[in-house]
Amino acid sequence: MHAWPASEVPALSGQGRDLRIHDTATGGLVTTAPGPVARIYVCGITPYDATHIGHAATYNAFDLVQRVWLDTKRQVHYVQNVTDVDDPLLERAQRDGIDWAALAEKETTLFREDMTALRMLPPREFIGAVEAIPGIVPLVERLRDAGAAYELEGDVYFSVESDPNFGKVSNLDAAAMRLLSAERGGDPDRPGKKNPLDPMLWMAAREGEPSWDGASLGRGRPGWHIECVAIALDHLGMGFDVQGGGSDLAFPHHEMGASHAQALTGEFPMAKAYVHAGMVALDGEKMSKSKGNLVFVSKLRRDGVDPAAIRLALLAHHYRADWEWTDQVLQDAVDRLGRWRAAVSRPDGPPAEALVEEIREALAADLDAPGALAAVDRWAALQDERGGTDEGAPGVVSRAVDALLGVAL
Ligand code: 5CA
Ligand code: ZN
Repeated sequence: MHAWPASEVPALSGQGRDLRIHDTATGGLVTTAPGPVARIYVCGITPYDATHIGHAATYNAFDLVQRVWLDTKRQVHYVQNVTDVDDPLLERAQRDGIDWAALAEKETTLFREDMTALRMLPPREFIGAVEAIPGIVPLVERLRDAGAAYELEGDVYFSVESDPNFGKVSNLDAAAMRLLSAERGGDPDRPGKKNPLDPMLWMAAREGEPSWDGASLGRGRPGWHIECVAIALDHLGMGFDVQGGGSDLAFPHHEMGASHAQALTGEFPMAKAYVHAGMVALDGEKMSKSKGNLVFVSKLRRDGVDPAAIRLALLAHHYRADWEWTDQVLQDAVDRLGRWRAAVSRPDGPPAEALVEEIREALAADLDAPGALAAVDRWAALQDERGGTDEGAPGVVSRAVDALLGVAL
């Protein structure tokens, strides 16, 4: 698939900071130490509905990761998938009486537009599950031939017991895993499985559902976790720097992905850091397509909300926090954008070098975007109250806010 157009990232003078970020697997902060090319895989959308603020918040977090790396003069190799065939997508298409592929295409197009409007950096490879199938099939065959997978009534399951490191990404106990497996696409109650948690690698063709040639696996479609593993290993290889997603992906998705990769390569972990963003709620409940309590980015844009204000609303919350979207959150962001734009519209102002360092330091410390915003707020307030004589300072601030926070003033 094609991604979306990149907005330019201004180069800043001075030295960027190495990113310290929370890793779910080890439960603490790790300093990312990428080579000259940092490698990141961020789990993409399941395109059966429009991009909501929760998605946007999660993608915002991983956009910041990249901006911190870019500021250290590294390149970034960013890969994102699109789960363009899966149960919820097929169910929604069925419910609405439309073709599943057309639904996926329409929502993916809208996602690209939303990401462009929000100035999210595009992935170098943006890969659909369907286009990844030729690469997935041989991996499932290898897992089966290695004894890490087994067949059940034509479907192929991964055996979690084949992985000595199973559980080391999410660090949950068995009861919690079982509960989450049932909630998040697993089938722990299906009779005949070796372990209730075993996830499907390949689902044999079902009546009325799309299916693809699976060579020795027979016709069918891929399981969810192997999709991301196949795409990540194909484009990034083992031991990439960050795998990212919302906190609801830690288990089972990222746990199972690490297990599949371990069984395929003998190595753990697939990603050096497993990074998870908090959940955005609306009216007291997690925003989710299945519940329908959603605020869409595209709807806000249609209503005339400046995408830069949406972005500032996301940045006002620490990426690891669970938070609630309200009208006030948006209003605060609109007001802040107004203050910042007024502050940078003058030719001179208070010195800006220290501010750039503060933004850098805040983001490098586990992406403290609220801390970065507070620093810009202080500079804007000073500009408003007393002004300053540093020529070009407002330009320095605009460029830093653009490069590090993705907000065009
Ligand atoms: N296609 C899979 C990943 S391979 C998937 O989870 N798709 S999704 O459309 O359901 O979610 C896309 C991303 O948005 C995931 O990282 C998910 O964790 C995140 N996400 C979903 N809902 C929220 C929410 N309410 N708040 C924050 N992030 C969310
Ligand atoms: Zn994924």
